[in-house]
Amino acid sequence: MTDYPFIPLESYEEYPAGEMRQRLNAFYRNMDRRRTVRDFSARPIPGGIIEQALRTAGTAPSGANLQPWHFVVVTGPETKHKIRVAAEEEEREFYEHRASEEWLQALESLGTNTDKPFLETAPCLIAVFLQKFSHLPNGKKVKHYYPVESTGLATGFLITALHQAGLVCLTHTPSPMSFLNEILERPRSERPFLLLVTGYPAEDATIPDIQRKPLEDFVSFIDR
Ligand code: IYR
Repeated sequence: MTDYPFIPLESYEEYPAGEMRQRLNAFYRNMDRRRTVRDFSARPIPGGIIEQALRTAGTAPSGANLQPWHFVVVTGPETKHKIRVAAEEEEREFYEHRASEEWLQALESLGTNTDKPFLETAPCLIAVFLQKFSHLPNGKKVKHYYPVESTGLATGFLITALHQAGLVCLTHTPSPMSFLNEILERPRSERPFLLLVTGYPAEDATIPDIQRKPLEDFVSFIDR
């Protein structure tokens, strides 16, 4: 195990209650505007943006600080095409055989189907992989703890960062996704977690008019 020195928490910033509310309200309003988008423009993303959003993802907390994630940024047409072909094949299986009636009904209002043109239209696909274990430089295998939770947190940070930059994304989960290991040449020890389709929305992009649960429906308070 690595022994870290402990250093003072110099990065912490406290805000007076009024400023706390103001900052948080502004942040909430900004996050509340975020919507998952399926219609993408082909406009390229300015340089350095994806890298900085990924740096933000890399600040997420993780089990034993093992940072059990890997991100593959795909911008090339050839690889995007391969991903689209493989994903649509899986989706056909899903929509025509694997999905239960109940599942298909749950998806109906989203208007999703087997066609995934955005996998080629969008300028950038970020494949998120979860590492079940890693290897030290001396070859010793290191087990990762809570890789699912950790990678989920990093992905949440990434989605937030992309939104902050004024980009939109779609969390796409063709299932199973093992074709991503082959196409993107990632080892078997990594499990594809999801595919984040990223870019600018198409000019005529539409979104389903869905609602978010009010606070009372998803939070309980215990004050004793
Ligand atoms: N992976 C399929 C189906 C799908 C599943 C869920 I859960 C969604 O929220 C949306 C779609 C697809 O991408 O079409």
